[in-house]
Amino acid sequence: MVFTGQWFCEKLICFTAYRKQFIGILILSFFYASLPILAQSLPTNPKATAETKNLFANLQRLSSKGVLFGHHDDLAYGIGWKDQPGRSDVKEVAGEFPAVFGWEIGKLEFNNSLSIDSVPFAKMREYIQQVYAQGGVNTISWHLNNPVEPSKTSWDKADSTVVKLFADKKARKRYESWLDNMADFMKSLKGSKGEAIPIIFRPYHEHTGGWFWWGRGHVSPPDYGKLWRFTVDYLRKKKVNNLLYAYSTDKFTSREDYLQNWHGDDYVDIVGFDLYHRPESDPYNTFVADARRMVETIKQIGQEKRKVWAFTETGQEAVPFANWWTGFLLPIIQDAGLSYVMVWRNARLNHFYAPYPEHVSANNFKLFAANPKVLFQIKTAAENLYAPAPAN
Ligand code: BMA
Repeated sequence: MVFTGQWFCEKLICFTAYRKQFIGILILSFFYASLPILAQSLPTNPKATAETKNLFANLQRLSSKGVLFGHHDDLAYGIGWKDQPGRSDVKEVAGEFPAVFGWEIGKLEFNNSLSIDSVPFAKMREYIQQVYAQGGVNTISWHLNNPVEPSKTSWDKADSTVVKLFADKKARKRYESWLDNMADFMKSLKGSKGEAIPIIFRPYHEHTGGWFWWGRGHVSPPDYGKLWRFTVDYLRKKKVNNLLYAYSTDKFTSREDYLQNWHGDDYVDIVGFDLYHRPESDPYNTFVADARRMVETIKQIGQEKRKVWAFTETGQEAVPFANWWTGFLLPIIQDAGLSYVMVWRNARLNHFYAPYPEHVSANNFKLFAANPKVLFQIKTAAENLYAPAPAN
């Protein structure tokens, strides 16, 4: 081909004649090229760190492959041991660590060195770093005392605490100083390259129940929302950009009931609920059906609002049912797009939720862990949750 002046003129005329079509094609190409990005939901904090955004996108992606299994305080202690590096009751039974690890920062508000459950905060920081380094997920709850009357615990059902908190400057300042301690701790969680470790933060949980000062009957829905938004805004202002916020109720009866304390789509990243199996107070044996119904509700809300959904706390205390894992938990969590399920802590012989080697449900737990749709540490780590999510 000879590129003569005439050739260029012809092409120019052709471009001019079809200009609109060319521009149209160009716009369409940009649109299709950006589809994978548009399809990927983002966490609510626009300033979330890259790893936090990646975790959110990967949790969404992974939920079609399986459910991550979690255990609270897994590395800190178990039945018959405490603070022994490398130990984990879950690992000793299933052969590998869980994928999700819960931690509890009650008493951090007073700058105590030990948590409400006697885990040194310095150790907790190390456990969190270990989990992150091994590709797992950390989630934190906070059984904080009452900021208006600080000697009262979470379980002191002091009415109207939130109203008093915002009416009393001294109480508000106190609460802000508690948030400062919390922010410092969250910001001190660093990976090997100095990056902030993403945390699923689950404050003011089980609010459909009435046992905490922030629970139903002790705070109005608008005040609950005010407290939540104030907390999130304050932490954002303090540049805490490594948190995904989980809204986690206790039992609820309907979608409306679940959303009663909802305080804006821009303040929640994960929707979840806590529900325990208490056969002694469940004569009609409705645990599985109740939990499954609740999972369906949060799934619907999660899909609509483009959130992650999770079964944030569960378990049967001391797990007396030998087939609890495949007979009760599995039917609840399978094929529901849940991101994770977490059982509570192995505190002592009458208060534990994961098996230990000689436990009656240990064999059943191994079966549960072998299910291809239940993800423990190894499969989870292979998914690189903190790297950019691969486009579908
Ligand atoms: C409860 C129990 C308590 C613990 C509290 C906060 O469910 O396990 O023993 O202090 O959680 O972690």
